[in-house]
Amino acid sequence: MHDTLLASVLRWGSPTGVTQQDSNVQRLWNVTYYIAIPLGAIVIGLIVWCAVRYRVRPDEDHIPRQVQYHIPLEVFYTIVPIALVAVLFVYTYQAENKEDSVSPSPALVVRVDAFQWGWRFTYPNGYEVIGSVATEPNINSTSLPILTLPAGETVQINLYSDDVNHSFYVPAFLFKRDAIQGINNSFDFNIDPSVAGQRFVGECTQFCGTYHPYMRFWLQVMARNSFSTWLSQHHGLNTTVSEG
Ligand SMILES: [Cu+2]
Repeated sequence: MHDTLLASVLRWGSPTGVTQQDSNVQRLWNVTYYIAIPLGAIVIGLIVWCAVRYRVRPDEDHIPRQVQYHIPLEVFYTIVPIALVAVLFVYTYQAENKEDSVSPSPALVVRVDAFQWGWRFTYPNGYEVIGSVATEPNINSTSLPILTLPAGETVQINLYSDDVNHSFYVPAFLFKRDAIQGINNSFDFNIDPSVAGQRFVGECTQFCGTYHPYMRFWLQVMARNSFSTWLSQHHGLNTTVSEG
């Protein structure tokens, strides 16, 4: 899921997400993109046209006609940008509402606590995964905590912080949410069954102190059935990983 710099430059539009929720963000991004392209072309085109059409010519000995105002033009360049911003505002508002809507009856609720410096994932049956770092962990080592989630059903995350502001970010899900002390931020994921078995990188994206850059985790997606077996096998257990 990690693009090289060249691949990111060459890719057209938003990266594809892997949850039902992120399709809203993806669509919003693409619509903004498609509006921006013709707009940029018009602006650059007008600049070039003015520079060429009204350049000073050697045989010219007079100043062009001077006007104090041009009402139709001024009305045009006031109304068009306002209309564009209004459309994008409404579209963004709708996309965010869809992205943020949470199910009243999720299939699974996982509590995620962010702390200096690590993560704690708590499942309804008491299973807890705690991962903390005090030095740079190897991204492939077992020192990173793993958030295991099922695909194909509604998973609700209740996000909290033990101390300062952190941010829960899974780039492949096109999703990020702040973890703030005293506030419960809830969100849903419906992960596409096609990515069952895949593992995604998660990280904290709010600068939260010395070991902030190492505050990473894995998000492991499991098929629905294997997930319930896996979860029952971990009933009441603890997995603690730490490095440094
Ligand atoms: Cu953090």
